[in-house]
Amino acid sequence: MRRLRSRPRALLAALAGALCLYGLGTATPAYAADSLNQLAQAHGKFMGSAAATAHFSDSQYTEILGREFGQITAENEMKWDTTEPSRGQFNFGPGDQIVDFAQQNGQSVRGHTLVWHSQLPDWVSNLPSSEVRGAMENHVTEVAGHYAGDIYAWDVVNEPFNEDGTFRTSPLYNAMGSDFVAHALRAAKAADPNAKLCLNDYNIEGINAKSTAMYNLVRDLKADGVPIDCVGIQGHLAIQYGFPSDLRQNMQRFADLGVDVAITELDVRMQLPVDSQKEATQSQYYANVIDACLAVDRCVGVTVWGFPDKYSWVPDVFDGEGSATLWNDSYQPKPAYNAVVEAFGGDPGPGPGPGDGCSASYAVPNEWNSGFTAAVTISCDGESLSGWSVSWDYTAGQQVTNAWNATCTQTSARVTCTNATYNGNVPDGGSVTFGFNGTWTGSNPAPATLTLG
Ligand code: 9MR
Repeated sequence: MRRLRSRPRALLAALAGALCLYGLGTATPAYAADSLNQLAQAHGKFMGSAAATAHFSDSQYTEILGREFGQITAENEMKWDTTEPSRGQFNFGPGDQIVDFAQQNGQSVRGHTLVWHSQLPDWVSNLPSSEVRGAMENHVTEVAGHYAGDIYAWDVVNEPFNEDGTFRTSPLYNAMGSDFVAHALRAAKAADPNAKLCLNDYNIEGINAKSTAMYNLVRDLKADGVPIDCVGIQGHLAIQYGFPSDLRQNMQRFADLGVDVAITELDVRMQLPVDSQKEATQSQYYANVIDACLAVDRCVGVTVWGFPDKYSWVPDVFDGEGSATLWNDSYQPKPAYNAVVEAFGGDPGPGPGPGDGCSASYAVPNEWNSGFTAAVTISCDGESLSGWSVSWDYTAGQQVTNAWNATCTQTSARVTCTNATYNGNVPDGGSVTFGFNGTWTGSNPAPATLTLG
């Protein structure tokens, strides 16, 4: 296992986790001086993210998307239901916005996706079988043709397999059998000869029936002279299911077939609520993925499936799970962000962005029927503070009753604590703790985010 940070902040976060009953260490790491993509580039890789035009009006989102990543993937804007909602009627507006954003920010674009059983418009499903191949090839030709020159790699076919390695039934498979993959790849090659052409799937991180089916398909396509350049391993991981420890070995076997590999949709979800232990495991998973990519020459990069947590697809699909991305709901980089920086050999430290070098963590060392004692620790690393305030929102009606070593006020759910006259200075490498008693009923979840001002 990789050792994560040995710095005071990490130690305090771990300590807070050890002490708390329901609490968490919401250590909010500083931004590294280099962007994630710059760190990846030092190894000849890229770091990318899914991008969604729905959030382009959110300036914090676009600022991080433009700054941290060197590659973006349209989260939904290039899928069949958007690009050809009715037969022969093409809509490239949303996808064009993704390409424009990338070009303005010097990013490459992964095209996602030309052929997929999901987000497939009804008109395709309703076609007579004899017309499906023509419709599919026309779709590929038009969409890949429209974006020719703008796309570094296409997920030509997404998610063709079932978990047991058999082909998934879909209107495409039903009409053409497994040949639909080769037909789609050939049409894509004709439409955009310079784009890399990939197959992409989930649950193919480790060596298993599904990844072996993908391996065999790529091997056979190559043997048949079908254009195939790359395999996308999505990387939707969950800490409760364990890390696929043979990820590197699996990527290497694809590389040995003569194709590039990439992690294309990385996120690491957990069962809520978040606690510092889960965040440490999540950080390790993110670091493990970076390590695996660094160890395989033909792993070209790692793409996360969006940020911040509030825009992640995870809570909509997995009940009670979340916190899967590198940034929390308030755009604070999470410990997993630090883990990625360190996995690339970077040093988290003061750099651009809202995190600066200080962070706050929350712990509940004592709790009884209707009351609790909490401790908040502010620690600095690479920065210092002269005067501070920490704010958070309670989600279960808790009330702060009395505080020490800080002045706390509460207005409905919102609590703000400011320093006492004697502890406003937090030196670089130092920390300050204040405490308070509070009341609770029902449950006493720790706040998801502490904002340090
Ligand atoms: O993140 C995407 C979400 O907004 C869409 O509602 C969903 C529709 O199926 O697709 C999500 O992205 C998926 C990607 O296209 C393919 N791999 C799995 C991703 C998460 O579901």
